[in-house]
Amino acid sequence: MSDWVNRRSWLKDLPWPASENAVSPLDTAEYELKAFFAARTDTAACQLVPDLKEGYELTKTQNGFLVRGGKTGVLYGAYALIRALSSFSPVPEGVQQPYYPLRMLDCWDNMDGTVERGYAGRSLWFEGGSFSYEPARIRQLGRMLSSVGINVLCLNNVNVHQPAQRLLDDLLEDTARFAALLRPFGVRLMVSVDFSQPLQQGLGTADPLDEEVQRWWADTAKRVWDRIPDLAGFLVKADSEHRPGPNTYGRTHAQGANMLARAIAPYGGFLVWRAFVYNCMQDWRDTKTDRPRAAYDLYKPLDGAFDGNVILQVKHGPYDFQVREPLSPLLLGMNSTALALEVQLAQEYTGQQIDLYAMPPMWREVFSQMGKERVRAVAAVSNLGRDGCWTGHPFAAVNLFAYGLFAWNPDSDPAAVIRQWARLSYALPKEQETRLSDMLLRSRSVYEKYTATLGLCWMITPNTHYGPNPYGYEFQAWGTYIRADRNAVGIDRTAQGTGYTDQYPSALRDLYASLDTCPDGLLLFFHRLPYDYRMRDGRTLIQRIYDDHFEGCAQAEEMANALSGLSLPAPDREEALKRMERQIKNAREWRDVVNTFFYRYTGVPDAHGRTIYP
Ligand code: GCW
Repeated sequence: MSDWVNRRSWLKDLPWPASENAVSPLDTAEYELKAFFAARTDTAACQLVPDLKEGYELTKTQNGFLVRGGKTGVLYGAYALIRALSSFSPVPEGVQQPYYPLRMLDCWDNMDGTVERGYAGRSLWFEGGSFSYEPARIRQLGRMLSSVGINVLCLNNVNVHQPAQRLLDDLLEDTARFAALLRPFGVRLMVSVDFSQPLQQGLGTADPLDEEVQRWWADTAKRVWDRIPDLAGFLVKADSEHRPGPNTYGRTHAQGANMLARAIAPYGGFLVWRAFVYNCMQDWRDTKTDRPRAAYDLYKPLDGAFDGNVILQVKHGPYDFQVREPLSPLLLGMNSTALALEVQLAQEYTGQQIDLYAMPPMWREVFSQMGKERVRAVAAVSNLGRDGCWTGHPFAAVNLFAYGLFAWNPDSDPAAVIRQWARLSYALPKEQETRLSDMLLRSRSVYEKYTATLGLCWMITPNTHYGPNPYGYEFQAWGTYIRADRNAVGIDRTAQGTGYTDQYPSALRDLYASLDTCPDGLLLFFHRLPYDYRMRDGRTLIQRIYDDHFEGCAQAEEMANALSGLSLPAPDREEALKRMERQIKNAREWRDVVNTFFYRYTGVPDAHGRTIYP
């Protein structure tokens, strides 16, 4: 058996594998409860209450608990009960309903077995151009997702490489079989489709207003939903980073999305259309074009033009999953369009599952700023792969766990979620559990200090996106500039500059546009400032840049110390220590490269005499 079978996860002490005979979430719930309570003196029973849908209610009975819940709610209730009892947390009272009806995991898996931006090994289900998996592991995956309330899994990369169309064609039976494996866990499949597919099938066009194209998609949808009636929908990346889209035919994104949406509407499918669209062929000499403006400029005029089953999926920030970005103004500005928030569990720009980076504090910020009522769905780019521990770094699992809990309840408390994960995953002595939880809770701010202080993102190595390279994206076509020179650094995005701040509702616009109120963490994202600019605490800007890099690196070293004292089980301990060594190396490299970069421009030495290389 592969080593993943016995790896501890937050589902430890639960039976494995989940029943092969379960066909519905209720079966799974009964199976899980029976196995969990077998080792206890109390008991639990399930009761289906269809009206509760995804919701559940846990009540105390004379000798245990009653889990009442809707079709999938009953399973979420069972998992919530098990989670509470195993972590010695209070059992939730009253009816619990998920905040967002669609809680999606987007997998960027390619059919050749690679995973785009994957840091946990190869695909869990594709290899050599078709499906290839251990059914037991896929059931375990379904269980893991369901245990934190994730209810949609998008099977393939949004960059749809051939032969992915086969998933809906000659491999449709295999896709249906895969969907059936996840069904008892209340997890529905979604598939990424290529907008130009009809063209590639020989139709001569993919124009959304062409009747033959429309018929082609309608036929495809019928064939697919006949076989997989609960398919959640299609996900589309169009006119983005060289992907085909409606612009080729002079059509708008509303026309493109609605055409697909109409093909799948008869079956209740959602058409999830990504809003990650910008000019990736920008001339770096052009200071007027500002990439963060792109999505709002494109989609705001289309607000209200999308069909009811279209969901516009928007990355949390206007750039691309950087360590810190302001909330995308689209999430605040589209009043008549259903939106999905997209986050990235895969740590593409945030340490690649080598450096520690626990995301709950980040999501707390994102969710609390969002006009939640406009956003109907959440999606996270998966951090999973075939690795023994599923997530490369064993601690990266905290991000999947926490994503599920935040998608269910966006008001969740980051510290509590992290601690619960730590407790469920490792039976550490109390003091060590606290040390681990604290380390994870601080990890984002540590990483931010040595890689992207004051909103200075994108100083990362191009393509691989790990390690420092302040000039890496500076003269490139991707629109990702910091524009450092010997006098100043940052970009003026106020009305006097690129005007990006005008895309926000007035309160936020004013907050960001004023140097008095702009948060330090976004200072150089919104403003261009001289190096001798006085920060609110009296330090100069250049000194603050140096300080953060020294501090971030020193704090990473402290984390290494704290980690080495934890009595984690094997092989997680060895794995975590090995990765920490690489993190320290990375942090030092960032500190020295970025400090040297700015020192060479300014000639200003560190006020505390620490080493900066000439
Ligand atoms: O962050 C960028 C990644 C691409 C990715 C793209 C996207 C799937 O570097 O690998 O492509 O975003 O989100 O579409």
